Amino acid sequence: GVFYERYHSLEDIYYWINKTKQDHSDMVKVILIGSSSEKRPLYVLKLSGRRDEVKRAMWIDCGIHAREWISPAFCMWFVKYALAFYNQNTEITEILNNMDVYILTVMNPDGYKYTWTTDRMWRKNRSNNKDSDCLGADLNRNFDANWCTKGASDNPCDPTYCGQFPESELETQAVARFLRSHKDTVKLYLSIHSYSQMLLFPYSCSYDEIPNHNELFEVVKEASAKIRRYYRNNYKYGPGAKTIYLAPGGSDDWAYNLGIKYSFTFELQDRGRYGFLLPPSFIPQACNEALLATKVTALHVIKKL
Ligand code: 0X9
Ligand code: ZN
Repeated sequence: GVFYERYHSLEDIYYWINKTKQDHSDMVKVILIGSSSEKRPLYVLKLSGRRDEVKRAMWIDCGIHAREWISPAFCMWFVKYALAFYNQNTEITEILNNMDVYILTVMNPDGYKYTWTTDRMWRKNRSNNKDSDCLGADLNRNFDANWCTKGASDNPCDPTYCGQFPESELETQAVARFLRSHKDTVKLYLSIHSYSQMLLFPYSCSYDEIPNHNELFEVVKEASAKIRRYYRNNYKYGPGAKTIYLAPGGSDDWAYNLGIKYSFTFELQDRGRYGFLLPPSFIPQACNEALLATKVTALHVIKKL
């Protein structure tokens, strides 16, 4: 419906989480995994299908970076699609019957709120920094993966500030703790960003090639080819450091090192015409492209389990 073709305020999103749980209590649970520096709750939606065997899980986070509004819009789009088409569409049915899906719709609620009220181009969270009047750390530089080496900044006033130490930020801690405690079941990690249209996998924190490079390369290559075929749009793909840039401390590299061997960052539309200010009329196609890539990666993991 038209609801999913708009961007939503943080208040709307909290309301939507609660409503989704109430309307689909058979398939949806809400888990509080922590809170932000400004004390906003971090809720994860857990979607599950048929619950007979012991199931694996996948994780999707959106809204690490505040200004990337298409990202939370995708998490909402995915949830709507999964609930509407479970037992209708064979692929989403297969996915939900084999994996629980954990969805963190807005990992950085304080930053997201700030982009709605004050500064549309804000990227970081809104935590206080020691010995500086500048606020915020880049949550995608704050994970423990070659933390704060080349590609991150140690200056609290910079948009890629790595934070005081690895996992110094409450939002990072909440996600890292949750994934550490679910690392035996979570087989696929997806982090949704914008913009630049890329399907990335580790490493971004170094130029080292991961052991299953070829396998992940083939997966994103297939996803990119499908997006081109179905939506006539081009997505680059490859390891982060070589494909976009060296950027340490990211969630995907950290999750990979934790043992989640299928770990990806998707950079959604566009390629710079509108950038972070992607008009709402682009939401359906941008989200359908990412949904297609999500299905390709999830079905690959299921095939491999
Ligand atoms: O720089 C980033 O964090 C991501 N690009 S963005 O424009 N959305 O900020 C890319 C993340 C790739 N993965 C890692 N750097 N680990
Ligand atoms: Zn981002």
